[in-house]
Amino acid sequence: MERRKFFKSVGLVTAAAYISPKLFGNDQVSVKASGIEGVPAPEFPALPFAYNALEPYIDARTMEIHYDKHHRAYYTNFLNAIKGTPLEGKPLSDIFAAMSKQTDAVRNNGGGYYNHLFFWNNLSAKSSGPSADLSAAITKSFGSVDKFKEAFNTAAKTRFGSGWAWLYFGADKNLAIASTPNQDNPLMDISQVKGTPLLTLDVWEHAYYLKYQNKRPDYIDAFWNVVKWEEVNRRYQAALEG
Ligand code: MN3
Repeated sequence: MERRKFFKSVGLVTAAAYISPKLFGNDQVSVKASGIEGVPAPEFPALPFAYNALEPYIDARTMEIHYDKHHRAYYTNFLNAIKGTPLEGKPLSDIFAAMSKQTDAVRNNGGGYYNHLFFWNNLSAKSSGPSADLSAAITKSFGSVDKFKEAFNTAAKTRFGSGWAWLYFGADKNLAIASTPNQDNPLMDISQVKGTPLLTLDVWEHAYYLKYQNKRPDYIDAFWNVVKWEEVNRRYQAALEG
């Protein structure tokens, strides 16, 4: 991607234009409809890093196809699915909270658009670690940060077929781990697990097959080298302040 275009689009992702107020999920989970939970961007949002930025953990070729083909198709198909309907101009958080009333096209493409945007935003070449507050919450819920990673890895490894692993903040104010099938996510009312997502990992084969082939566990292990903890910490703090 051209550098100028890259920076211009990154600006778009964080532009205040997408911030819209309010949102309540079906079981009292509240998520602020700002940032990526807000109204879909009018242009396909830029990847917040270069294709090769996460090498060797995620290879450039996979990143390029994943972002430019898979993610772009979800974005385009989602906008087409909501065009001219009452969903046009609505925040994603509102659409997800009433997903049981929508078509499969809205569910699959809306989820695919959002989940990938979320995923890119929780990846970075420079990985740090959980904040003191988040570490304490992780230890309370899972025993230790290492045990949390083990539980997350298990959720990611055992998702049969295609889907996503999540760390999320539940309505009970506790952290939890789960996986969702296909392009579902914990913001959707039709999801078996509901809450505010804090961290995710794409475990569809297209996310790792070129480099890891059938070795999904190796891809999952590599993921921890590129987790953007600053973003997980920020989302945790925002969820606490709810
Ligand atoms: Mn994917």
